[in-house]
This record gives sequence, structure tokens and C-alpha cells, in this order.
Amino acid sequence: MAYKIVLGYWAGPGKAQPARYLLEISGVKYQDVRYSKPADWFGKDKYALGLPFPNLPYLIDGDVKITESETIFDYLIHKLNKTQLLGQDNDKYTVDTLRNLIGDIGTRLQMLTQKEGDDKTKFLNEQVLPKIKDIHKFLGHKEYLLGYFTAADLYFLSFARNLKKFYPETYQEFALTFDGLVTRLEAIPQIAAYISEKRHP
Ligand SMILES: N[C@@H](CCC(=O)N[C@@H](CS)C(=O)NCC(=O)O)C(=O)O
Repeated sequence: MAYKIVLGYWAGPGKAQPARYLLEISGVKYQDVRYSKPADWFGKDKYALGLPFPNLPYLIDGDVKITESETIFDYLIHKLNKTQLLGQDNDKYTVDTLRNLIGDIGTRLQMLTQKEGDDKTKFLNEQVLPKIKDIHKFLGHKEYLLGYFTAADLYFLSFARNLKKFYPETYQEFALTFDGLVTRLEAIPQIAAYISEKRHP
């Protein structure tokens, strides 16, 4: 069955996951196109879907065909009437900062997979850990990053689960602070249901 909103990305969470969480908490049915074979994207869909700037993730909603993960997220926030998740008043800039920062950490964690030995340790200590420490300090004892639930928490959930899965020792350094928020977010009924399903990456 074809749904109106189509979200295309690789099989893993990566840059599509905050948008997937947003769609899930909004209760919207969407077509979650996952590319597990590079040839299916690069050799088939990349230039066949009419995307002006072909890339992954992409979103197709009727005539709307967009790429860039942040643009996709913002489109969905407005489309799904979830603008309150962008934060109140000047908090908007902090939510935006956290979205960018967490995206940046995700990119660096991806780069880390291509490094080895001392190079890897140096990159982790100098390019990744300081940014995670900033988030750790900012969260402190708050219930949510901003003190109330925002889009930044959806980015955090994706990041924290990724860190815990692939870098459990690093996650442990922050677990006392991060675990509470992860548990709280995973308990949101739509997210709990989604995580329990096989389609959750
Ligand atoms: N700035 C872009 C980066 C997109 C990007 O780097 N996509 C990677 C996966 S994370 C990719 O494999 N793109 C497929 C391609 O280059 O065709 C975004 O945030 O969406």
C-alpha cells in the first residue's frame, strides 16, 4: 500500500531517525523506504525520483520532493502541526543548536568508524567527547534537554541509542545522566510501540 509521505534513507537510523520519530509520535502512516543495497539507490532511484538535489534522506509528499535532513524535519514539523516542538521564544535557538550539534556528533561518530588505533583515540578524545560533555552538562538533572519535551529530545534519543549500541564504554561515562532521558523518551507510547517493532532500525 502506498502512503502519501515517503521517506527514503539507508536501512540504519542515521540522519533519517529524528524525522522517523517525529512521524511516529504524530501517528502518521508513511512509507519508510530503506536502501540496503547501494546499487538500489545509486544505480536506480537516485536520479529516477525527480529530486532536484538527489540525496539520502529524501522526502516525497505529493509534489513536494525534498532532501537535506534538517529541511525534511522542518517540513514535517510544520506539516504535522508540531511547531511547539521547536521550543518556546528564545528556546528555539537552543533547540536549533542542539539539533545541529547532535547531527554534527553523528557525522563524527560515523567518521570514527573509519579510523583505527591512536588516530581513533585522538579523534574520539578531541573531536567527539568534548561535544558529548557539553550536552551532558547542559542536560544536567533536567527531565528533558530544554526542561520540557522538544525536537531536540528526538535527536538526542537517536544519538544516545547509537552511542550506547556502538560505543558502550563511552556511553557509560554519561549513563547516569543520559539513561533517565532515554528511558523517558522510550516510554512515550508511540515510540515504545515503534521500538518494539522489527521495522525500528
Ligand atoms: N547534509 C545532508 C547530508 C546527506 C548525506 O550525507 N547522506 C549520506 C548518508 S548520511 C548519503 O549516503 N547520501 C547518498 C548520496 O550521496 O547519494 C543531510 O543532512 O541530509
